[in-house]
Amino acid sequence: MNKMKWFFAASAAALMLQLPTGAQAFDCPNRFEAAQAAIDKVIGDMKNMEGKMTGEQHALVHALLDDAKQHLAGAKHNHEKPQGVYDHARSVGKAGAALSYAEAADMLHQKYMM
Ligand SMILES: [Cu+2]
Repeated sequence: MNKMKWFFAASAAALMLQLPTGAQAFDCPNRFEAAQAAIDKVIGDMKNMEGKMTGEQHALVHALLDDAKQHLAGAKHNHEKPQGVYDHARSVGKAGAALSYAEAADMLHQKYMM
């Protein structure tokens, strides 16, 4: 009986400790960093390739980068002004979309460079 009481007390304490830090389950800033690094990589690569792509190809790579930046901005907004943990989850989702768009921009750029 005492063991049970101790178990419930410990569980309640653990739960209370977790409540205010619920957002820590989401590593939003790490994901922003990864997405930003992927965006910066493509921007850097593009600078060294001026004149090797047509204007249209250049615009299309930038269109994907713009999508990446838009998703990243949305991710940061959800993380910085959360209504609850749901918004941190949305932030993680949007940061992942930003990273994927940046990777797509990188692939398209590499393809145009072949
Ligand atoms: Cu967050």
